[in-house]
Amino acid sequence: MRMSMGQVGRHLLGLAVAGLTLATGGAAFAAELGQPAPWEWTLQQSASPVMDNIVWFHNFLFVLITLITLFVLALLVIVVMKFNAKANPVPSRTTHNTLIEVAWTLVPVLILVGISVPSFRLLFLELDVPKADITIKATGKQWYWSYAYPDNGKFEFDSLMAQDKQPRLLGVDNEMVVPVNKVVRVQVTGADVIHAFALPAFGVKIDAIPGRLNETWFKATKVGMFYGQCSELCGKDHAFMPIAIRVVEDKEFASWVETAKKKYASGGTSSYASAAGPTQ
Ligand SMILES: [Cu+2]
Repeated sequence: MRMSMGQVGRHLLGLAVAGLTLATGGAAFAAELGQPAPWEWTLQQSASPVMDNIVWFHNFLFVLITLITLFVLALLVIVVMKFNAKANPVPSRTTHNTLIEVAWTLVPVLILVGISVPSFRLLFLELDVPKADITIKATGKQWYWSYAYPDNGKFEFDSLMAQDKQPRLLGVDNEMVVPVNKVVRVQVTGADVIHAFALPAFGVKIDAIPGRLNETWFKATKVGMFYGQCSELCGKDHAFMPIAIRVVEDKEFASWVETAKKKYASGGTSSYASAAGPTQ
């Protein structure tokens, strides 16, 4: 079956629309709040202003590259159909066209500038830590995390993966607890090798490097459990040092702080640390 140029164009447009519908509509059923879902192929649901921006930027670029790819494909199809030896036995001897040459230089430049503006805006949003309501220090260790609360009584505790907890490989014994709608500054470092503190729903990913204090931030806009993982290959149990953050209302946070102060008064409390002794 042969199609006219117009038909080809309409088919390509239809494909693009179908693709975009899938990409945007798919998010509704595939993504889950705070944790990965089976067969998930979109980003996790956002729960912070930074992640909102990352999702927006992702969708913006996705539409842009789809349009560019379809445009180039359409040009290729036109050339193949219209300018093959059979359809066009006497080729044109044209070698220059100033207007087209200026356009195909200028248009990509404008597209790149259009990408760079929201890209830099996002970069600054991520790196420029706003005035923090609370600071937490997260230390990556082989193979668990320790969280210290210098602003709330200076207690520190270890957070280890709990075999018996759901979600599998993400549940921990002691979660990091933070208040909702508050700017949390996270200072990140490593005690032994390089780890990385990453939590998809908050749009956070930063290296935990021994001897260096890195800084990131998030403002959780939803109450609930949020999970992330160490994201720098750090040894044999790299896959088993999840990050679990429980976001709660202010009141609940205050009462948790009071309990935590007593519970973690002696410093690290993990069964791992007490059973195996210091690991460094
Ligand atoms: Cu690690």
